[in-house]
Formats: sequence, structure tokens, C-alpha cells
Amino acid sequence: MRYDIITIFPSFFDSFKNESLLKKAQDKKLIRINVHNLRDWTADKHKTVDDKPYGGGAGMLLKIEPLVKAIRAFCKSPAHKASATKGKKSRVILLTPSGKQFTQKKAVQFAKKYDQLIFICGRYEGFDARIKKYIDEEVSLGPYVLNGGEVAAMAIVEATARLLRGVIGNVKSLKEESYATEKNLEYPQYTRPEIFEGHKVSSVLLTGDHKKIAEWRKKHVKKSK
Ligand code: 6GU
Repeated sequence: MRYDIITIFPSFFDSFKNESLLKKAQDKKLIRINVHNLRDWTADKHKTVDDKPYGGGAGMLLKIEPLVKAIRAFCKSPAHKASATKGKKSRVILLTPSGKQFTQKKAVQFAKKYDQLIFICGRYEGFDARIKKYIDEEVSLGPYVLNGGEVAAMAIVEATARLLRGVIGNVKSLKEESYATEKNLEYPQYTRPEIFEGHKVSSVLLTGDHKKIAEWRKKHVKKSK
């Protein structure tokens, strides 16, 4: 999977890209995360990315030209071109609080269907609405307002990358986990010490009796909402 992120705050992504699992996945060439500064696609000396809304009103909007130039610069099969490449393809995603809420189901869909995800990180004041003609879908992280789409982009990269083959070392844990999430089958787990500030781990879990442990876990499943 190749990720392309268009943002006016590229340095937000520095540690996100360069730590832990995502770093390893890039080293293994399972994923690529390219972060692009929207200002690189401006034409004026001040590298202007925003402007006042026609008709007046508070706040500034992201201008259309740099956004479209950026999309066209690295989208392998742009939505606004007649012919997309065969097989897996690119998806251009606008991150905005008014988009459709991102879910685990959506993460699975993105991971399976596409080999390039392009994220446009909106700013909270907004963007020129004509951008909608150049994207495939609008996605929101949840029912609250953030200053921009950057945190949403990170969440979607992380949620999708870990579903790709080879990214998570322990495939079994991924299978168990997604099954558990889908079927609402998450049970509480504990590690050492056996007693912490008077709170004890259930003795069943210490028996080594796998049948009993499975029964205990089934009984203690916490239904997610
Ligand atoms: Cl994608 N952007 C902003 N600005 N706020 C959000 C969001 C996105 N998702 C939830 N809130």
C-alpha cells in the first residue's frame, strides 16, 4: 500500500512515520508513506494555500489549485480521469468532519481494495467546495471537530496498514483480534504481577487448564458498544 498525505503541517507526521510498526513496515517495503507539503504546489512567492471565502464570512479556505495540482502529481489512477488503472487502484480521500465516519469495516475495505490511498487534510475553516469534484469520498474520524484532518489521516493509515499481510508479526493475534472485535468477543486479560494493590488475577487463569480458561473467557466477554 502506498499512502500519500497532503497537508500544510508535514512535520506532524515525522515521528508517526519513523517509529515502531509503521517504520518496520516501510523498511520491509510493505507500505510507503509519502507526506507532501501543500505549499509545494503553490505558484506565488508567498506560497499561499488559503484565501477569503466569496460572499464573506469568518475564516480562510484552502484554495482549489494547489490541492488539485497535488492530487494530480502523485495519484496513479485519479478519479477525475476517465480510465483508472486495472486491478487495485487509488482512492482520493478528503478528511473532513462532515464526511462519513471511519469504521473498522471501512479500514478492511480500504486495505483490500486499494493499493494507494491519498489523503487531503482539510483545515477546520474549510476548503473550496469544488474540491469535491476531484475526490472519491469524504471521511471523518468521528462526531467531533478537530483543527484539521492530520490526526484522522494517521488513524486511517494505522488502522489499514496493520491489516496488510506481513505488517503485524503475529498474524494469529490479528485474526483473533478482528474476529473478537466483529463478534464482540473481547475478554479481559492480565499479566504479572498476580496481585496488584489487592486486585487479584482470577485463579482460573493461573491453572494452565485451557478448557477452563476458555470457559472463563467466554463468561467474561465484554460487549463493545
Ligand atoms: Cl477528518 N477533520 C476535522 N477537522 N475534524 C474532524 C475530522 C476530520 N474527523 C472528526 N473530526
